[in-house]
Amino acid sequence: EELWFPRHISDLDKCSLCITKYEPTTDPRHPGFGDQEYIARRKFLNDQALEYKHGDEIGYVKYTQEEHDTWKAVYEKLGDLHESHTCAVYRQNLKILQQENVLGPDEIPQIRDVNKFLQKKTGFELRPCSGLLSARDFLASLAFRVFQTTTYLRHHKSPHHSPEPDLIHELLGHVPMFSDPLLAQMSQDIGLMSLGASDENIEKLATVYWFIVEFGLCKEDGKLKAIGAGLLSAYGELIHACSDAPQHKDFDPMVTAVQKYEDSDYQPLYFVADSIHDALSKLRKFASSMARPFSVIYDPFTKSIETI
Ligand code: H2B
Ligand code: FE
Repeated sequence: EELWFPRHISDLDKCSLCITKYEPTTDPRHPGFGDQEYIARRKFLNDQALEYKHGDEIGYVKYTQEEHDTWKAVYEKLGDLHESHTCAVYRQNLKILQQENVLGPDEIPQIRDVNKFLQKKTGFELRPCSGLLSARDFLASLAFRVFQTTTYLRHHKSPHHSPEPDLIHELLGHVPMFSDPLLAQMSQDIGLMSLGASDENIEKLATVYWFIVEFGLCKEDGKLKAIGAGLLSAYGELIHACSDAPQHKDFDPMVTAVQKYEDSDYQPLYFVADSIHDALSKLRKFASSMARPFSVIYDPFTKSIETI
Protein backbone atom coordinates (compact mmCIF):
# COMPACT_ATOMS: atom_id res chain seq x y z
CA GLU A 1 0.00 0.00 0.00
CA GLU A 2 1.31 3.41 -1.00
CA LEU A 3 1.30 6.11 1.63
CA TRP A 4 -0.98 9.08 0.92
CA PHE A 5 0.82 12.20 -0.24
CA PRO A 6 -0.25 15.39 -2.01
CA ARG A 7 -0.62 14.96 -5.76
CA HIS A 8 -1.80 18.44 -6.58
CA ILE A 9 -0.80 21.75 -5.03
CA SER A 10 -4.35 22.10 -3.61
CA ASP A 11 -3.79 18.90 -1.61
CA LEU A 12 -1.46 20.96 0.57
CA ASP A 13 -4.65 22.11 2.29
CA LYS A 14 -4.42 18.70 4.00
CA CYS A 15 -0.75 19.14 4.91
CA SER A 16 -1.01 21.52 7.83
CA LEU A 17 -0.14 19.22 10.72
CA CYS A 18 1.64 21.26 13.36
CA ILE A 19 3.84 19.83 16.06
CA THR A 20 3.14 21.31 19.46
CA LYS A 21 6.50 21.72 21.11
CA TYR A 22 6.89 25.10 22.74
CA GLU A 23 3.41 26.39 23.48
CA PRO A 24 3.28 29.72 25.36
CA THR A 25 0.13 28.41 27.08
CA THR A 26 1.90 25.53 28.81
CA ASP A 27 5.68 25.80 28.44
CA PRO A 28 7.67 28.09 30.76
CA ARG A 29 10.59 27.97 28.27
CA HIS A 30 8.49 29.95 25.77
CA PRO A 31 9.27 33.69 26.17
CA GLY A 32 5.52 34.42 25.85
CA PHE A 33 4.61 32.03 28.69
CA GLY A 34 1.95 33.63 30.87
CA ASP A 35 1.52 36.71 28.63
CA GLN A 36 -2.22 36.48 27.88
CA GLU A 37 -2.17 39.27 25.31
CA TYR A 38 0.66 37.62 23.37
CA ILE A 39 -1.01 34.22 23.60
CA ALA A 40 -4.27 35.61 22.21
CA ARG A 41 -2.48 37.43 19.38
CA ARG A 42 -0.51 34.35 18.35
CA LYS A 43 -3.69 32.27 18.42
CA PHE A 44 -5.59 34.83 16.35
CA LEU A 45 -2.94 34.80 13.61
CA ASN A 46 -2.64 30.99 13.71
CA ASP A 47 -6.41 30.52 13.44
CA GLN A 48 -6.44 32.84 10.46
CA ALA A 49 -3.61 30.87 8.83
CA LEU A 50 -5.50 27.61 9.33
CA GLU A 51 -8.45 28.98 7.37
CA TYR A 52 -6.30 29.62 4.31
CA LYS A 53 -7.02 27.34 1.35
CA HIS A 54 -5.03 26.99 -1.87
CA GLY A 55 -6.07 29.67 -4.33
CA ASP A 56 -7.36 32.08 -1.69
CA GLU A 57 -6.03 35.58 -1.88
CA ILE A 58 -3.62 36.09 1.00
CA GLY A 59 -5.13 38.71 3.29
CA TYR A 60 -3.45 41.84 4.53
CA VAL A 61 -2.33 41.43 8.13
CA LYS A 62 -2.45 44.58 10.22
CA TYR A 63 0.48 44.32 12.60
CA THR A 64 0.68 46.29 15.84
CA GLN A 65 3.28 48.95 16.56
CA GLU A 66 4.87 46.61 19.10
CA GLU A 67 5.26 43.96 16.40
CA HIS A 68 6.76 46.43 13.92
CA ASP A 69 9.19 47.51 16.65
CA THR A 70 10.26 43.92 17.29
CA TRP A 71 10.80 43.41 13.56
CA LYS A 72 12.92 46.56 13.33
CA ALA A 73 15.02 45.70 16.37
CA VAL A 74 15.86 42.25 15.02
CA TYR A 75 16.35 43.51 11.45
CA GLU A 76 18.82 46.19 12.46
CA LYS A 77 20.77 44.16 14.96
CA LEU A 78 21.20 41.27 12.52
CA GLY A 79 22.27 43.75 9.87
CA ASP A 80 25.41 44.45 11.92
CA LEU A 81 26.49 40.83 11.43
CA HIS A 82 25.75 40.42 7.73
CA GLU A 83 29.19 41.24 6.37
CA SER A 84 31.08 39.29 9.01
CA HIS A 85 28.83 36.30 9.73
CA THR A 86 26.69 35.35 6.70
CA CYS A 87 27.50 33.57 3.44
CA ALA A 88 27.80 35.38 0.11
CA VAL A 89 24.67 33.83 -1.43
CA TYR A 90 22.60 35.10 1.48
CA ARG A 91 24.07 38.59 1.30
CA GLN A 92 23.50 38.85 -2.45
CA ASN A 93 19.88 37.76 -2.32
CA LEU A 94 19.11 39.84 0.75
CA LYS A 95 20.48 42.87 -1.05
CA ILE A 96 18.11 42.34 -3.97
CA LEU A 97 15.17 41.94 -1.59
CA GLN A 98 16.15 45.22 0.06
CA GLN A 99 16.73 47.08 -3.21
CA GLU A 100 13.29 46.05 -4.44
CA ASN A 101 11.77 47.19 -1.14
CA VAL A 102 10.44 43.77 -0.28
CA LEU A 103 12.38 43.75 2.98
CA GLY A 104 13.18 46.84 5.01
CA PRO A 105 13.47 47.85 8.66
CA ASP A 106 10.42 50.05 9.00
CA GLU A 107 7.54 47.68 8.54
CA ILE A 108 6.81 43.98 8.59
CA PRO A 109 6.50 42.80 4.98
CA GLN A 110 3.17 41.36 3.85
CA ILE A 111 3.31 37.76 2.64
CA ARG A 112 1.46 38.65 -0.55
CA ASP A 113 4.12 41.23 -1.47
CA VAL A 114 6.92 38.76 -0.78
CA ASN A 115 5.08 36.31 -3.05
CA LYS A 116 5.02 38.76 -5.95
CA PHE A 117 8.79 38.97 -5.73
CA LEU A 118 9.38 35.22 -5.29
CA GLN A 119 6.98 34.32 -8.10
CA LYS A 120 9.05 36.24 -10.56
CA LYS A 121 12.42 35.07 -9.18
CA THR A 122 11.89 31.34 -8.63
CA GLY A 123 8.17 30.59 -8.67
CA PHE A 124 8.24 29.88 -4.94
CA GLU A 125 5.20 30.89 -2.93
CA LEU A 126 4.64 31.38 0.77
CA ARG A 127 1.47 30.01 2.27
CA PRO A 128 0.38 30.77 5.82
CA CYS A 129 0.65 27.98 8.39
CA SER A 130 0.01 27.93 12.11
CA GLY A 131 3.28 26.90 13.71
CA LEU A 132 6.06 24.34 13.53
CA LEU A 133 4.94 22.02 10.77
CA SER A 134 5.63 18.29 10.78
CA ALA A 135 8.71 17.47 8.71
CA ARG A 136 6.62 15.35 6.33
CA ASP A 137 4.16 18.16 5.55
CA PHE A 138 6.88 20.81 5.38
CA LEU A 139 8.99 18.81 2.93
CA ALA A 140 5.95 17.78 0.84
CA SER A 141 5.14 21.47 0.34
CA LEU A 142 8.59 22.11 -1.08
CA ALA A 143 7.76 19.62 -3.85
CA PHE A 144 5.30 22.23 -5.17
CA ARG A 145 7.62 25.17 -4.49
CA VAL A 146 5.45 26.13 -1.57
CA PHE A 147 7.03 27.34 1.64
CA GLN A 148 4.75 27.10 4.66
CA THR A 149 5.17 30.26 6.70
CA THR A 150 4.17 31.27 10.21
CA THR A 151 2.60 34.73 10.48
CA TYR A 152 3.02 35.57 14.18
CA LEU A 153 6.13 37.24 15.62
CA ARG A 154 8.39 36.17 18.46
CA HIS A 155 7.79 37.75 21.87
CA HIS A 156 8.99 41.36 22.11
CA LYS A 157 10.95 40.63 25.30
CA SER A 158 13.08 38.04 23.52
CA PRO A 159 13.70 39.52 20.06
CA HIS A 160 16.99 37.76 19.39
CA HIS A 161 16.00 34.19 20.03
CA SER A 162 12.84 32.19 19.40
CA PRO A 163 12.35 28.53 20.32
CA GLU A 164 9.88 28.14 17.43
CA PRO A 165 9.74 29.43 13.85
CA ASP A 166 8.16 32.89 13.54
CA LEU A 167 7.64 35.32 10.66
CA ILE A 168 11.04 36.93 11.25
CA HIS A 169 12.73 33.55 10.94
CA GLU A 170 10.84 32.78 7.73
CA LEU A 171 11.46 36.17 6.09
CA LEU A 172 15.02 36.93 7.17
CA GLY A 173 16.23 33.33 7.35
CA HIS A 174 14.55 31.38 4.57
CA VAL A 175 13.17 33.80 1.97
CA PRO A 176 16.56 35.02 0.66
CA MET A 177 17.50 31.37 0.04
CA PHE A 178 14.22 30.54 -1.76
CA SER A 179 14.84 33.50 -4.05
CA ASP A 180 18.02 31.86 -5.37
CA PRO A 181 17.15 29.82 -8.52
CA LEU A 182 19.52 26.93 -7.84
CA LEU A 183 18.55 26.64 -4.17
CA ALA A 184 14.89 26.79 -5.14
CA GLN A 185 15.33 23.93 -7.61
CA MET A 186 17.26 21.78 -5.16
CA SER A 187 14.70 22.45 -2.42
CA GLN A 188 11.93 21.32 -4.72
CA ASP A 189 13.89 18.18 -5.65
CA ILE A 190 14.34 17.31 -1.97
CA GLY A 191 10.61 17.86 -1.46
CA LEU A 192 9.78 15.56 -4.38
CA MET A 193 12.00 12.85 -2.96
CA SER A 194 10.27 13.07 0.40
CA LEU A 195 6.85 12.19 -1.02
CA GLY A 196 5.69 8.79 0.17
CA ALA A 197 8.99 8.13 1.99
CA SER A 198 9.00 5.95 5.10
CA ASP A 199 8.86 7.56 8.55
CA GLU A 200 12.44 6.50 9.13
CA ASN A 201 13.65 8.20 5.94
CA ILE A 202 11.65 11.36 6.65
CA GLU A 203 13.33 11.51 10.05
CA LYS A 204 16.77 11.29 8.44
CA LEU A 205 15.94 13.88 5.79
CA ALA A 206 14.55 16.21 8.44
CA THR A 207 17.69 15.83 10.54
CA VAL A 208 20.01 16.68 7.66
CA TYR A 209 17.70 19.53 6.69
CA TRP A 210 17.83 20.81 10.26
CA PHE A 211 21.63 20.78 10.44
CA ILE A 212 22.08 22.41 7.03
CA VAL A 213 19.07 24.51 6.06
CA GLU A 214 18.36 25.61 9.64
CA PHE A 215 21.76 25.56 11.40
CA GLY A 216 24.42 25.01 8.75
CA LEU A 217 27.70 26.85 8.31
CA CYS A 218 30.14 27.11 5.45
CA LYS A 219 33.68 28.37 5.12
CA GLU A 220 34.44 31.46 3.03
CA ASP A 221 37.93 33.02 2.91
CA GLY A 222 38.92 30.86 5.86
CA LYS A 223 36.07 32.14 8.04
CA LEU A 224 32.92 30.40 9.27
CA LYS A 225 29.73 31.89 7.79
CA ALA A 226 26.10 31.02 8.37
CA ILE A 227 24.00 29.35 5.70
CA GLY A 228 21.18 28.13 7.98
CA ALA A 229 17.97 30.12 8.49
CA GLY A 230 17.86 29.45 12.24
CA LEU A 231 21.21 31.21 12.57
CA LEU A 232 20.47 33.95 10.05
CA SER A 233 17.47 35.01 12.15
CA ALA A 234 18.99 34.82 15.67
CA TYR A 235 21.64 37.32 16.72
CA GLY A 236 23.04 35.47 19.74
CA GLU A 237 23.28 32.05 18.18
CA LEU A 238 24.76 33.47 14.97
CA ILE A 239 27.72 34.81 16.96
CA HIS A 240 27.98 31.62 19.00
CA ALA A 241 27.89 29.32 15.95
CA CYS A 242 30.74 31.11 14.17
CA SER A 243 32.90 31.34 17.31
CA ASP A 244 35.31 28.78 18.76
CA ALA A 245 32.89 27.81 21.55
CA PRO A 246 30.92 25.02 19.83
CA GLN A 247 32.23 21.97 18.06
CA HIS A 248 32.44 22.06 14.24
CA LYS A 249 32.41 19.02 11.96
CA ASP A 250 32.64 18.69 8.19
CA PHE A 251 29.22 18.17 6.63
CA ASP A 252 28.57 14.65 5.43
CA PRO A 253 24.88 13.74 5.07
CA MET A 254 25.47 10.12 6.17
CA VAL A 255 27.00 11.29 9.45
CA THR A 256 24.65 14.24 9.91
CA ALA A 257 21.51 12.13 9.37
CA VAL A 258 22.01 10.23 12.62
CA GLN A 259 23.30 13.10 14.78
CA LYS A 260 21.11 14.06 17.78
CA TYR A 261 20.14 17.72 17.97
CA GLU A 262 19.22 20.36 20.48
CA ASP A 263 16.17 22.47 19.83
CA SER A 264 15.64 24.46 23.00
CA ASP A 265 19.08 26.04 23.29
CA TYR A 266 22.19 26.84 21.19
CA GLN A 267 23.60 23.82 19.38
CA PRO A 268 26.77 22.32 20.88
CA LEU A 269 27.76 21.08 17.38
CA TYR A 270 27.49 22.59 13.90
CA PHE A 271 28.23 21.09 10.51
CA VAL A 272 30.39 23.01 8.05
CA ALA A 273 29.84 22.69 4.29
CA ASP A 274 31.90 24.03 1.37
CA SER A 275 29.00 26.29 0.38
CA ILE A 276 25.22 26.38 0.57
CA HIS A 277 24.99 25.14 -3.02
CA ASP A 278 27.34 22.27 -2.25
CA ALA A 279 25.43 21.39 0.92
CA LEU A 280 22.06 21.30 -0.83
CA SER A 281 23.42 19.28 -3.70
CA LYS A 282 24.77 16.72 -1.18
CA LEU A 283 21.43 16.71 0.62
CA ARG A 284 19.70 16.16 -2.72
CA LYS A 285 21.99 13.26 -3.55
CA PHE A 286 21.37 11.79 -0.10
CA ALA A 287 17.61 12.06 -0.59
CA SER A 288 17.80 10.39 -3.99
CA SER A 289 19.61 7.39 -2.45
CA MET A 290 16.56 6.58 -0.33
CA ALA A 291 14.75 3.60 -1.81
CA ARG A 292 11.16 4.06 -2.97
CA PRO A 293 9.16 1.57 -5.05
CA PHE A 294 8.08 4.32 -7.49
CA SER A 295 9.38 7.56 -8.93
CA VAL A 296 7.60 10.87 -9.16
CA ILE A 297 7.27 13.26 -12.08
CA TYR A 298 6.28 16.86 -11.41
CA ASP A 299 4.24 18.74 -13.99
CA PRO A 300 4.86 22.46 -13.46
CA PHE A 301 2.01 23.46 -15.79
CA THR A 302 -0.70 21.76 -13.75
CA LYS A 303 1.28 21.75 -10.48
CA SER A 304 0.60 18.07 -10.09
CA ILE A 305 2.49 14.85 -9.58
CA GLU A 306 2.40 11.56 -11.44
CA THR A 307 3.96 8.37 -10.15
CA ILE A 308 5.50 5.75 -12.39
N1 H2B B 1 7.76 24.61 10.04
C1 H2B B 1 7.75 25.93 9.83
N2 H2B B 1 6.65 26.66 10.03
N3 H2B B 1 8.87 26.54 9.39
C2 H2B B 1 10.02 25.87 9.15
O1 H2B B 1 11.03 26.49 8.75
C3 H2B B 1 10.04 24.46 9.37
C4 H2B B 1 8.85 23.86 9.86
N4 H2B B 1 11.11 23.69 9.12
N5 H2B B 1 8.84 22.53 10.12
C5 H2B B 1 11.04 22.26 9.04
C6 H2B B 1 10.06 21.73 10.06
C7 H2B B 1 12.43 21.67 8.97
O2 H2B B 1 13.25 22.08 10.03
C8 H2B B 1 12.57 20.15 8.81
C9 H2B B 1 12.09 19.61 7.51
O3 H2B B 1 12.05 19.44 9.91
FE1 FE C 1 13.09 27.20 9.43
